[in-house]
Amino acid sequence: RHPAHAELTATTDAPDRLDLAREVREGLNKTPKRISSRFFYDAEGSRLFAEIMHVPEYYLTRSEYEILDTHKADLLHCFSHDGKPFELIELGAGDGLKTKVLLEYFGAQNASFTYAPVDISADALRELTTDIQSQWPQLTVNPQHAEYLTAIAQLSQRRADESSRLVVLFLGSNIGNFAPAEAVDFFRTISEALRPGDLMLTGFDLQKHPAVIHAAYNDRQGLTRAFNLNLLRRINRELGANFNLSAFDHYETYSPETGEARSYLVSQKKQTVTIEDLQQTVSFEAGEVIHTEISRKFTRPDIEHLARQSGFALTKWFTDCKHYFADVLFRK
Ligand code: AVI
Repeated sequence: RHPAHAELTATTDAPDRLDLAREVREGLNKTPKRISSRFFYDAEGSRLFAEIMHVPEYYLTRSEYEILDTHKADLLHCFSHDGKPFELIELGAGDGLKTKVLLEYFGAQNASFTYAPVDISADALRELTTDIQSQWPQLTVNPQHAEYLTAIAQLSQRRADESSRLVVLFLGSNIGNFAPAEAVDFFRTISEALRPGDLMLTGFDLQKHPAVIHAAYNDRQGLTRAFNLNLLRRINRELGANFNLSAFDHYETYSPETGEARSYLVSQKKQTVTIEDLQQTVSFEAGEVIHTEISRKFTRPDIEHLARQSGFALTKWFTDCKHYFADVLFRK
């Protein structure tokens, strides 16, 4: 049963659902219609994304895995420069697949560090923490169930060890899902919370042959399509809407001029959808789109510019053998 509209403000409501209600109410009134990809990640969306990371066309995860595996010794050298202990803070850890390569190696080298995964999904965080603690019982794990920026502010305020260095990990090209101005604000806020010498390692998907990028968001198994359409399923469930999923299609564009891959949901016919909890009906023309995601691809000058604008110095550039992806170390 879907609660009535008035109940949306009840304190028992998960903030996620309130956010979604606001996003849908405003976004479907815009031209073109839009709903942010932040809302992709319900349980089913997170599961689908975990599968996408393994499809042959989605090169991002494999490229970054290769980088971290190849350069783990160099990374440890940078993180624990002059033998200082460090606190690894991972924003949006997911299933930790890539990070585990680092934890494994750092542990084997007896590095002195702690690990603080940050996620807004309590379930994902609990699972990851249990998993990591069972694999590395000696490692201190401080999970933070919070928005990224809240966690950064808290961690920088109450540093366990005054002499330790903070190392923020932001992998997977999650930064590509931010609008360009938001990305600068995000990095600037982090850089302001850090102290000189602290580090941030970010994964950036790089510009390359447009066909390679286009294929990554149009996999043959149709997982990306299911991932995009799942947003409508979520709105049906959480806001009492009646989107007919078979009347919408997945469509992706990549523009080598802007470096933006964009995902859309396309209405396959003229139709009206009712969103009960918002007491709203929404009309679609045949072929009309809802813009759902930007996945930005970067050039090295883009990344250098981002570092400069946000108060960081770019100190190291790690890439895979195909130069598809880069993990870039910024220093405060
Ligand atoms: C999470 N993020 C970096 C993914 C991306 O590539 O933009 C999400 C995704 N969207 C479609 N496929 C994967």
